[in-house]
Amino acid sequence: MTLGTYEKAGFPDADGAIRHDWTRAEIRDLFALPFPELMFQAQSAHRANFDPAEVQVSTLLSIKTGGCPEDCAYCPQSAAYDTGVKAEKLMSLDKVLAEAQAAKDAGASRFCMGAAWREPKDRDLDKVCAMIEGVRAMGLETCVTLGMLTGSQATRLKASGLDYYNHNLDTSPEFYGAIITTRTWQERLDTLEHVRDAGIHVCCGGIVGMGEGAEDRVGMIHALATLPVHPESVPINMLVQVQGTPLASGAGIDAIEFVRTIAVARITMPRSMVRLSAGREDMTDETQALCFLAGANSIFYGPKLLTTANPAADRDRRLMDRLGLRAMQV
Ligand code: SAM
Ligand code: DTB
Ligand code: SF4
Repeated sequence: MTLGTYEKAGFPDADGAIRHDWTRAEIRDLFALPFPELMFQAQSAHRANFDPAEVQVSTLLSIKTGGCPEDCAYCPQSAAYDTGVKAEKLMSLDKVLAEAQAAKDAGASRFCMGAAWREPKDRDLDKVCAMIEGVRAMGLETCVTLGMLTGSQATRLKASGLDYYNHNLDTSPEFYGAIITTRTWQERLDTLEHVRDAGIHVCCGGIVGMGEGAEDRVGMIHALATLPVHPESVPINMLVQVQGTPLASGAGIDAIEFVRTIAVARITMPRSMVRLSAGREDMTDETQALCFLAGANSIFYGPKLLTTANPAADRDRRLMDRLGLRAMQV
C-alpha cells in the first residue's frame, strides 16, 4: 500500500519524518519509563499536535444487537455465551436518526453505529448506507463497525459518505488466539487494508485488562504503530467484565498500567486521536484525568456504550468542567 494523502500520522524522528518503524524494544522501554518521564514525553507529543484542552466526543449506538456468531471472549454480544443480551434485528432508519439527533443535541460531533455481525450481508449494507447518509445530513461525522469487510463493501460505505470505520486488532498477535478463534489476525489486517484503500478513516485499537501480559500490551501498541498508515483514531478500551463471558472474573488491570498504555499510544502515534473508550464507568475521575494528561483526547459520551453502561452525561460534563476541557467542534 502506498502512503497517500491519509498519511498524517506518525511520530516525527530527528529529521521530522514520520515513524512507522517502532521496534518492540523501543515500545517496551517507553512502558518502563519512570511515570513522570513517560507523562512528560506523552504530553510533549500531545501538545505538538493538538490543543490539550480539546476532547473529541463520539456517541455510540448498537444498531444490531446480540446473536453474533463470533466467539470474542470479552463480548456480551457473542451467541456463544449466556450473557442476557437478547438478539435483535437491525434497527429501523427512523429510530437510528432519532438517536443521532439526540446525540447531536447532547453535544456529540461523531455518531458511531455498531452491529454484532461477523460481516455485513449486502442487503444489510444498503440499509446501513442509508443510515450513514441520514446521519451525515445532520452534520455529524459518521463511524460504523460491522465486522469484516470486502473491498467492494468498503467502497460502497465510502460512497454513502462514511467518515470512519472501527475495526480493532484487540491485543497482541500472540495473545489473540486466546481471545478469538473464529476470525484470524490476518483477516483483521485485510479488512483494515480494504477500509484504508477505500479512503475511509481508520479507527483501530484494542482492549487491555483481559489477562494479557505486559508484553502483550507492548505487542498491541507495536502492531498499531507499525501499520502502514497510523489509524486516525485509536480506541483503548479497558475490559468491561460481563457475566457469562469467559473473561467475567479476571484480575483486570492496574489503573496506572492503563494510563501508561494510553501514554505509549500517544507517543508512538502522536497525530492520532487516542480514545479513552470502554471501562470509564468503573474508573475514578482521577484515573480519567490521568488518561487525559497522558494524551487521551477522545471519549464516548452518553449513558450506554453498545450494551454496557458508560458514565451518565452529567457526570462527564462535570468532569470536563472540573478539568477545563472542551468538546472539539467538527
Ligand atoms: N462486531 C464488530 C466487530 O467485532 O468487528 C463490531 C462491534 S465490536 C463490539 C467492537 C469492539 O468493541 C471490539 O473489537 C472490542 O474491542 C470492543 N469491545 C467489545 N466488548 C468489550 C468489552 N466487554 N470491554 C471492552 N471492549 C469491548
Ligand atoms: C471500541 O473500540 N469500543 C467501542 C466501539 N469501539 C465500538 C465498543 C465498546 C463495547 C463495550 C461493550 C458493550 O457495551 O457491549
Ligand atoms: Fe461479534 Fe464483534 Fe462481539 Fe466479536 S466483538 S462477538 S465480532 S459483536
